[in-house]
Amino acid sequence: MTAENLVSPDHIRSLFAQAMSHMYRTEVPLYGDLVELVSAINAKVLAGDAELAASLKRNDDYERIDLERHGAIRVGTAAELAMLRRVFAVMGMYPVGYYDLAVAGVPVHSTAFRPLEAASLSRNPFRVFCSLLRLELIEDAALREQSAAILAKRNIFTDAAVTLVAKAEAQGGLDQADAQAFVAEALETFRWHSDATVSLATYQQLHDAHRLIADVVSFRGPHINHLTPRTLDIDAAQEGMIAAGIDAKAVIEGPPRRACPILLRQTSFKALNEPVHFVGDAGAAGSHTARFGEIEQRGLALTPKGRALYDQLLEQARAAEGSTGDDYYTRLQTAFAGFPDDWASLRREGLGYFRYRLTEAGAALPAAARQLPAEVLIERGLASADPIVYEDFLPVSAAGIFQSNLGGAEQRAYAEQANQAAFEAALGAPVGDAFALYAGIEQASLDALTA
Ligand code: OOG
Ligand code: NI
Repeated sequence: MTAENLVSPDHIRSLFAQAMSHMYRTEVPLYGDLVELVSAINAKVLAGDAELAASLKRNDDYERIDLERHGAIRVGTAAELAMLRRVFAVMGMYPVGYYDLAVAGVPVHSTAFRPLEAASLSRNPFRVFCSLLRLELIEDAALREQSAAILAKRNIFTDAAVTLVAKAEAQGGLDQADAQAFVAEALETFRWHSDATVSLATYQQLHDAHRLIADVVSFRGPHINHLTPRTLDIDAAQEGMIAAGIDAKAVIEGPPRRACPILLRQTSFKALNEPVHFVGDAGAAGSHTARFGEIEQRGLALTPKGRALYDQLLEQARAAEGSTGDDYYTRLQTAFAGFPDDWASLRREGLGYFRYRLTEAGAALPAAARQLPAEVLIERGLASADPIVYEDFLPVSAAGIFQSNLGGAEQRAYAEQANQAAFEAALGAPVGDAFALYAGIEQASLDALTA
């Protein structure tokens, strides 16, 4: 096998994202409705906002909008997480960021598998938010051991998937036929199983400890629990869901509506109650609530300085009553009055990352005439700066999404500390630093201005 036969990991990721979307549409038809709602809204926004359309085109983000998705899964053991890392690597997806959800009462910690390079992101930015259950947070020792024993017995990967991962690692990639086989095999890991591996009594015990523990431990695999299309107007999407009679989450997570969107705003429809057959008693019938749909709007990736300001203002808005109450959006708007809302200020104050590019006039000049600071080039119409899209997640928002699908009642926090070292040991690799990735994309674009 020669290197020419190998297809790019970006291509495999695109195939996989497509296959996953197709599978989830079949499994959860309401997700298909969301995708249609979002694509109608996106077409309308782009038709009415030529400046946004032009900026997306300059950044190679235009084509990806309607393809764009993220998904989420939850696994139970270090071995599962480590193998997933290898599976995702075949698709050019690598772990970035560490998210501690225990502080928000969810007994998991997480990372996001996603492409790293600007070119790969514009090919297909598909990402998967992946959580690892923290068994040590189960208080009841007997239940903790029983959960570990149940998880130790399952194998969430098909043999063929494991073989193809090893083949990709040995060859440095897969050819088209293997890539297609790999996608079909990998998909099996994410499939929904309506037959549980435990009895109804065990399920209930796990559920009493935490609904999420039951979700991870009781099934044959880490079913994809939601897929999320990207919208260009989440307020319209939220209204659209409500108008269509979809049981939408009460509030949109993240920053308030702004002229210049930052980071990530998210909403979802509540998880569906689905029939499940449990082991024993002639397949005791019951149900489980896990799978939902989500919509997100992505904005400017913030620098550490911008992120610190975001965290501070969000905390300020939530301080008194959390993210509930009729006046929550008002509190949020008031708090975020302190966050500049025009691209030039965001850029000049170093709050966000931008992709710089020479304009036609700039490109016509010899390099010697372009040896000027980027801001001067912009002032003279020789360069443009477009916001770099945030590709990651937000822990407070993620906790809100988890909570709204856990019945919303559970608000206690686990006392246990965040433990990135333990997560990375389970993963078998360190997680990437998102800030460094954005800074690298920005710097490469700055270097090109004067080269
Ligand atoms: C993941 C929830 C987090 C997001 O978009 O922040 C998430 C889960 O429920 O497993 O997907
Ligand atoms: Ni999500």
